[in-house]
Amino acid sequence: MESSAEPAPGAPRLAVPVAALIGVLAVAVALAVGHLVAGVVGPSASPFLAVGNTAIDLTPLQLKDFAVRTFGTYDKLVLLGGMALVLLGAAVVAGVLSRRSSLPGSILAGALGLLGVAAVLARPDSGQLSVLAPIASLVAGIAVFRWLHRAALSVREVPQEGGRRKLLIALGATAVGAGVAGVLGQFLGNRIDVEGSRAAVGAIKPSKPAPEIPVGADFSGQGTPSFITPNGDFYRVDTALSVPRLRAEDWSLRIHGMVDKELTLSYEDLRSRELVERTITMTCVSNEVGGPYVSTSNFTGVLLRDVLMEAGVKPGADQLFGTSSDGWTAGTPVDVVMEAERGALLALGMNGEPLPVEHGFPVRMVVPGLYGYISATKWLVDLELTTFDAKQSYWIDRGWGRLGPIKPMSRIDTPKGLSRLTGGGKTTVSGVAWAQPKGVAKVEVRVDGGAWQDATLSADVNDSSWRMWKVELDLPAGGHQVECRATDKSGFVQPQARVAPIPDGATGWHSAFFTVEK
Ligand SMILES: Nc1nc2c(c(=O)[nH]1)N[C@H]1C(S)=C(S)[C@@H](COP(=O)(O)O)O[C@H]1N2
Ligand SMILES: [Mo]
Repeated sequence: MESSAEPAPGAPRLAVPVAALIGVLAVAVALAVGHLVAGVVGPSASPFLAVGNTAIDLTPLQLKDFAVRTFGTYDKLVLLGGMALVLLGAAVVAGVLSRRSSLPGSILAGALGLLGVAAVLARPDSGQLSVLAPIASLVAGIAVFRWLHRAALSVREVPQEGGRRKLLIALGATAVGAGVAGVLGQFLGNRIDVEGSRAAVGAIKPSKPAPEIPVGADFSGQGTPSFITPNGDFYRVDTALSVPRLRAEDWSLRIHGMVDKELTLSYEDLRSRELVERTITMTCVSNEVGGPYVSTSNFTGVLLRDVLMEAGVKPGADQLFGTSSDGWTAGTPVDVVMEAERGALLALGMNGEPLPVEHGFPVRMVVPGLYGYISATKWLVDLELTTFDAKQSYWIDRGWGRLGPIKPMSRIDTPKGLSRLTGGGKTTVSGVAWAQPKGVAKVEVRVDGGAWQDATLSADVNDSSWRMWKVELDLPAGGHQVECRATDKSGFVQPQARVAPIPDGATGWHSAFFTVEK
C-alpha cells in the first residue's frame, strides 16, 4: 500500500511499474493489432510502418543526408528502432500518468492512434480498406489499456484471494496475444509469394547478350571490386521500409499521358519482346566522394525507346514520369531516354536472374549515365509522358536537381585510408573510376601533392560502365597522401572543388592517407 504521508486522494493508485507496464502492453497490442489487420488489407496500412514511411517522406534533407551518411543501408533499421524507443517512452508516460484514472493514458493512446490513422491515409499506395488497420489499432489500444487498468485497480481496491495472480495472468496473456497478432500480421503481409513468382519466371535469357567481360576488366587481386557486382552485393538505396511485393503474373505497366496511343504491358508482353543485355554501372547521387553507392550489373530488358516510339511521344513532352507501386516517383528527361545510343532499359533481369525483389522485381528502369534518383524507378507500375513544369518527382520536391547526369568520379580502394603498410616501399594503389555515358579515358594519381602520373587502366568494357585503375609506387618510409582524378573521353577532368551530394552529385578528388613502414 502507498505510504500514508501521501495527500489522501481518496482513491487507490497503481504502483509505478504496474502503471508503466500497462501502458507498454496497451501500445504493444495496438501496434500488433494494426499490423495484423494490415496483413489482411495491405502491408502499407500497418500504422507503425506507415508512420515510419511518412517520417521518411517528411524528414528534412539535411537530416536524411546525415542518416544515410551515418547509418548507410541501416538507416531504416535505425529509424524503426528510434520510433520503437519513442513509442516505448510515450507508453511509459501514458501509463504513469494514469495511476489513478485511465483517462490521461486513454487520451494519449487516442492521440497516437490518430497519428497512425493520418499516416496511413497519407500513404500513396494504401487501398480504401487500409484505414481499418489504424482504427483497429486505436480501438484495441484504448480498450486493452482500460481493461488492464480496471483489473489492476480492482486488485488495489479489494485485495482478494488470488487477485494478484489473476492480474499477472491478464498481463501475461496480453503480452502473448500481442506477440501472436504481430507475428500473424507479418505472416499474412508476406503471403504474396513474390519469391515463388521469381522462381517461376526462371532465368532471364537475352536474345542479344552483352559482350563477354574480358579478363583484365578488373584488378580484383589488387584490391579493386569485381567488374560485375554480384546481385547480393549491389548497393541498395530506396525509401521503402517494407520492400514492395509484386508478383510478375499480377504486374502491369501503364504508359500514358502525352502519347498517341496509351499502352498497358504485362510481364509476358515485355518478356516476349526482344530482350537485350547491357553492362551498366549505376550510381547514387547521394554518394560521397569515395563512397560505396556504385555497382555494375548485366541488366537485361526491353529498350525503353522502342516502347515509347510505339506509344508515340507527343511533341512538348519533356518528362518521363515513373511511379513505383509504393508511390515513389522519378522524372527522367525524355530526350535522354529517346537517344538511340543511350540504351535506356525497362529491365527485367540482373546477371541472368529476374531482378532481386529489393532491386525492383518484376520491372525497373535503368538509364545509363543518369543518377538513380531521376531514372531508376524500381517496382515500376506507371509511366506518364508529361512536362517538367506540370509535375515534380519525389527528390525534386525535396530540393534535389531536376537533371541528374552522373559526374565523372574516381575512388581509391587500396590502400585503405589511415592504414599502415609494412614490407618495403613498393605499394600498389588501386581503385575504380566512372564517367558514364562518356566513358573513362584516363585516371591520374599524385603523391603528396607532387606531379600527376597516369594510372594503368583495366580493359575498356563500354562507356556506360566503370573502369579499374592501379599504380605501383615506390615510397619512402613515412606518412603519405595519394589523390586520384579521372578524365572522361570528351577530355573533361574531374574537378577538384569539393561539393556536397546535394543537389546534383558530389565532386572533388578522393584522397587516402597512409603510412609506409620499412
Ligand atoms: N521505387 C523506388 N525506386 C527507386 C528508389 C526508391 O526510393 N524507390 N531509389 C532510387 C535511387 S536514389 C537509386 S540510386 C536507385 C538505386 O537502385 P538499387 O537499390 O537497385 O541500387 O534506385 C532508384 N529507384
Ligand atoms: Mo540514389
